[in-house]
Amino acid sequence: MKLCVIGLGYIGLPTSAMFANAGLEVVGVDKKQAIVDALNNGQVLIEEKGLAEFIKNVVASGHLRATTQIEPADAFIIAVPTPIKPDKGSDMRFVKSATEDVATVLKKGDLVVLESTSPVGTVDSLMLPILESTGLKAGRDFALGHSPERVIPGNILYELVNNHRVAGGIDEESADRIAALYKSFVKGEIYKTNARTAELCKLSENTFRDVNIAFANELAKICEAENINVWELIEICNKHPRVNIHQPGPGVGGHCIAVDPWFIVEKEPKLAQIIDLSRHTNDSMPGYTAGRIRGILEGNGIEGRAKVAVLGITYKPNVDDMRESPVIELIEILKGEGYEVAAADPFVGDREGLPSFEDAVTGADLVVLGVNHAQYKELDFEALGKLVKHRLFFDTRNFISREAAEKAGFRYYLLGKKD
Ligand code: SAJ
Repeated sequence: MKLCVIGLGYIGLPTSAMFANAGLEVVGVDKKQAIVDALNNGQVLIEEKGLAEFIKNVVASGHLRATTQIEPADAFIIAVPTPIKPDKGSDMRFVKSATEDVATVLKKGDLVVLESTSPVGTVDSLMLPILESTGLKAGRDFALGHSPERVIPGNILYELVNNHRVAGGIDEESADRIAALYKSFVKGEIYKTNARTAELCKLSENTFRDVNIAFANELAKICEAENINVWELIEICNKHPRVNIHQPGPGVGGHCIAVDPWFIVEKEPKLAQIIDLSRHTNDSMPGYTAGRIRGILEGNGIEGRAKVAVLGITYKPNVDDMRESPVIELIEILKGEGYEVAAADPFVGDREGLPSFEDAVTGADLVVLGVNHAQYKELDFEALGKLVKHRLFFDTRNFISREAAEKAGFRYYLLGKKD
């Protein structure tokens, strides 16, 4: 069986390799020549645990190659980006053009699967008419549906195989064929349903997390007002067998959780009220965190153009992905308020031309932990104390040992607990 995977990004690339590893003939299609060339040389341009080695072996096996031009195949998987526009509307350009590409080679008996996270109705209202413009009829001549990826960056290879999966078809046969395709490497259960349910299923999973984090962030604000430590509060609440409150922080980033809820709001603006409010709550956190920073500096008598050192700028710990990172927004807000900001990050520092850790913290009036990268767990506060101007530390993730900081003479501040 020949499979064409369109889009060789964080999802399309490892997915292609999984199918190739399972013995299918896989052709990866990407418009970017550099990605295609790298893959054909057995290399990857993205950082993901275990991916480079896996790709090298799979390409060497001869089952996976890449090209910039779509080719006829038995099955097509579309794994292209579905970003949001500045007005929070979905930008479906890439799904549209990938579907148009598939239409140029579509033939009787083929299967077309959308993997990209998409608004409800994308399969039946956007893709189906384009594919049927070939004269072929969906259901009768070709199978069509949605099987969204649900893997977490940082653990993609494990989750691709072991997570449960949803196979949503425009009809039962389409769902059966999608399930059979993924069964070639998926060890989790594959749940068959219709395409619209599969679309909302993916959006609901990420929205559940966004709403839960918004609740945690709201609790953080309430706890600061009520002189309670939100982290202790959540830890104790979560001992209840039916409670699972997520963690507060300086905001929600990434290309999924900070984006997908808007796809529901866009389609059902009057109905999606909690979802909309949660997005706004999470988006308020960089500004709220900046307010805490201002308060800490002023509370310590530091006025004017203070230097703030920020540790970690990626959207979450231990990845090199900066998309929608709330820490970057926090930095922009601080700069806009006239502060001198120096940021360091062990994952993207070199690539982004950031100063070293030492340069960033030297002369700082306040050090802020932005991202809980593993490297920061055992910070040497004695050494840090010698470099900074004022021994002030603000932990936005409840990650650093207050005891270690205070032992070295630092004043330790925590988001979600007002000192
Ligand atoms: N965050 C919090 N508090 C928490 C958890 C996360 O503030 O308790 C923040 C993180 O710091 C980060 C953001 O949320 O900025 C998102 O991180 P994440 O680890 O929750 O999720 P993603 O975006 O890396 O991956 C999510 C996953 N979805 C779910 O867990 C429901 C993943 O399974 C999806 O495949 C992925 O989105 C996607 O591609 O849609």
